[in-house]
Amino acid sequence: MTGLLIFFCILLIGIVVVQLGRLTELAVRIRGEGAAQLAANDFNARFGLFFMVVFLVGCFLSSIYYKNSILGYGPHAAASEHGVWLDDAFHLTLLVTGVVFFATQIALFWFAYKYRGRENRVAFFQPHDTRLEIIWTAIPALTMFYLVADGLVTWNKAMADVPETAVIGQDYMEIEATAYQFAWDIRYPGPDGVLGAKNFRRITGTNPLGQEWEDIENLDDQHVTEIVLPVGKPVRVRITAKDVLHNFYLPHFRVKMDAVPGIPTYFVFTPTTTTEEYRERLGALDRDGEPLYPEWYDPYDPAEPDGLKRYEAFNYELACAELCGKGHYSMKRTVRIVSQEEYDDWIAQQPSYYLQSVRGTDADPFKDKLLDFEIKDRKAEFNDNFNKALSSDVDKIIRLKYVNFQTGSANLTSLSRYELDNVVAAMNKYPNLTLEVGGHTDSTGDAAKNLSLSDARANAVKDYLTSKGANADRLSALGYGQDRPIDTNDTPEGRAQNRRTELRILTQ
Ligand SMILES: [Cu+2]
Repeated sequence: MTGLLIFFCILLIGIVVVQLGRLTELAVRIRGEGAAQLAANDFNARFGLFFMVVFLVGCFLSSIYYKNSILGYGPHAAASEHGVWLDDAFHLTLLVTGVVFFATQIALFWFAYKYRGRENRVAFFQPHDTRLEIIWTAIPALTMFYLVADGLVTWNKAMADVPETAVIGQDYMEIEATAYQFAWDIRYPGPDGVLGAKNFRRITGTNPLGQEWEDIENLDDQHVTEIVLPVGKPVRVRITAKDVLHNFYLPHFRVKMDAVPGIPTYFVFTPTTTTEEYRERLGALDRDGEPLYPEWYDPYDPAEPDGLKRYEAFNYELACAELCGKGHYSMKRTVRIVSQEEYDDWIAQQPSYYLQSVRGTDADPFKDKLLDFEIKDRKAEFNDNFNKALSSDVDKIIRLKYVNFQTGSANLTSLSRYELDNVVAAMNKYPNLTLEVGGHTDSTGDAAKNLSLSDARANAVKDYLTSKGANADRLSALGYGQDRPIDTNDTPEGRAQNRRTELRILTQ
């Protein structure tokens, strides 16, 4: 409806202009050409002045009206260190070009008015004036030179990489953003602070970034769904794309960088304002206790007028600033800037992608090995159980939770050796220790067979321990078959509990 009204208004103005033109033609015929021309000159010159005033006042008022919605003004001061520099460069350019804009518009219309054609007025002919030429060439040239030079200095400062002497994880942190149609994969480096190596040939459904799992720096890397960063710490974002051109855009931080398939880019910035502080800024009150920016007090969800206000629900966002396809809009991600403590809590809860999705699968190059931290954890667990058994008066049994056999055979799995090495270490520590290795099975199948299998398994453990230097005289091996279950044999979990190897401390 509004559109239609505007259309008719424009149409009406068009008709008026055409009619005015016809009227002038008519006047020319009645009054004679010369007089009509002079009257038209007067009218055009005055109308020009009127237009200038309306136009300039309109420019001024609209910029005041929209000020608080524009990045860099009102509550939208930059939330990053370099953002302030860029905003300052913009403000300076706007000030200079704004003054020039107003001055030239006023001069243009004033000259058109003052020197309009009048009776007996003759044009003044000025062939050349070197002084004037120099002035109106030098002033714009110097101004432009200053703006460009200052802009370049600011640009180089804002776009600089981290200094060569900066230590990763200490002076700055590094994260990675990979764009694809239509989302971002965000990778954090994990406790080691270093992002692991990638190779696009390794990209599969379960390895979306093509991480090389042989590189141990990949093992603690985390894939996260939102970007959370500590305030005041420089962050270097590695930016890449998997399919088409995207753009990593954090408007509130004045961070913007193309994500190009095949050409890694980066951006270094330091967030200076937490999400909470930005919300307070949007919800600020004036001296009378009235909201400074009332539009931010509207309900965030119009369906819930009593719910959160807009400023309370505000979040920084990551957007794709490249029209990359139909689902482009859905590339929005939340960005949270928090205190260092809050960040530490959050990052500690983010699981390693490798441990969660790759460990133990066919893609895992360390399938037949324990990782250093697992060895440490399991050793601590074994020592704990061992010490409990040592000090116990009744239950001197240690269950070897990580000793396993291939199905139906007495062949130890390759991962069993870590636990057995812990046993050897304990025997070396306590020279008077003698142990019985007990084999147990579940109740599946023939009892006699189970008995001989458990016996073979107990002996396999004993053999391994002696091969690692344990004294055979301090070890005995005994199969108990299915006679001593510790759990039900009716469920798979229960049967798994019953298939076990135990140590019994005989003397210590
Ligand atoms: Cu995109």
